[in-house]
Amino acid sequence: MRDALAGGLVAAALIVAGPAAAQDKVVNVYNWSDYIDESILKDFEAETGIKVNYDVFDSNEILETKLLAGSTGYDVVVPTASFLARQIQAGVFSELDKSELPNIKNMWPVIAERTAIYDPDNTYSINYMWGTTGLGYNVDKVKERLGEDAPVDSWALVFDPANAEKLQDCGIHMLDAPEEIIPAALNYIGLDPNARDRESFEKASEMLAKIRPYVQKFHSSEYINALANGDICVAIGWSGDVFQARDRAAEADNGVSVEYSIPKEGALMWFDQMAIPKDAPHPENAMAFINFMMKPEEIAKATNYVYYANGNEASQEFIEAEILDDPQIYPPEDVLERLYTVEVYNPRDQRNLTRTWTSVKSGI
Ligand code: N2P
Repeated sequence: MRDALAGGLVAAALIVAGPAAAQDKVVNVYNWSDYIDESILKDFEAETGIKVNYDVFDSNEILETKLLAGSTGYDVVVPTASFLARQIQAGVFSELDKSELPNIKNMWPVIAERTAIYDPDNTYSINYMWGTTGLGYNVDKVKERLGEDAPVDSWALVFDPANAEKLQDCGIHMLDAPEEIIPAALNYIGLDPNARDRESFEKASEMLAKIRPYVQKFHSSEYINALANGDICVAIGWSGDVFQARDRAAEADNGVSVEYSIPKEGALMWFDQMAIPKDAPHPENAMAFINFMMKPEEIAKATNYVYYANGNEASQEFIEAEILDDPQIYPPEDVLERLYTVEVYNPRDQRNLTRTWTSVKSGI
């Protein structure tokens, strides 16, 4: 009885002190899968004494559904900027007090300027990584089926039904990411990747319907191992993921050679942003985590491991030269010119997009 009473008092004291009580030495992080070197989390725990609970997702839609429902229990989440913009409007994030983030001085103005298009003044978010959506392919298997001149530098590799048909037996995977694949389809057929009208969506959908029979799977993380193991020929995927597949194949020494290409017709450049949900249980620890992730050596470690470029300029001296100098990871001006970004979809356009995507996937 006495203990129960004492317990009750302790609980009451905790409630008064609020959820951010310093004694809760925990931070709940929800990030993309295959997106970190876990030794970074150990470094953070050692430096701050705050334990990291790290959960992963592979789709913005999954994260968004949770954020809009609220009470996620997460302290730090990492949506893509085009989704984040809509989520900011829905009021799900806390403003970041920049005076509590001294490491912000390390950030790269070039990237901060671009992310500010989605999050004015970067009020709610800090860039984690950025990259492109392009083609991952098995060099030998593609050549076997399409010859030495296989168009690996073009979306035609997958979007031309004649090619897709020839690649079918060894497998094509595609991201399950409508806000990325539909713009790629629009761009390929010569329309504005940011078109939102029904007619444009229908045209994209008609093009995708022609290759749909040859797509083995729509999935946003399995392709890494599938490429690495030589189980598939091509994946429309994210830059760093494809490089990780290349790495895994090399480590397994299995003779599989994987490459990534940014198609010549253009490709999407996206930005993944760290943000703190308004109802985060440990907002102070979230700030400590974000500040830590802006340490040049730590974020460089992430880039060296996941092969994505980051938005931290001071980290560049710690990034391996083969990554920093790789035009597919840190694109120079001429490659940047081929990249497009997507503007925020309003809820109505997003519904139309989702409908279009569902019909593409189900093959109706
Ligand atoms: C990491 C994928 C992150 C890129 N596996 C998606 N924005």
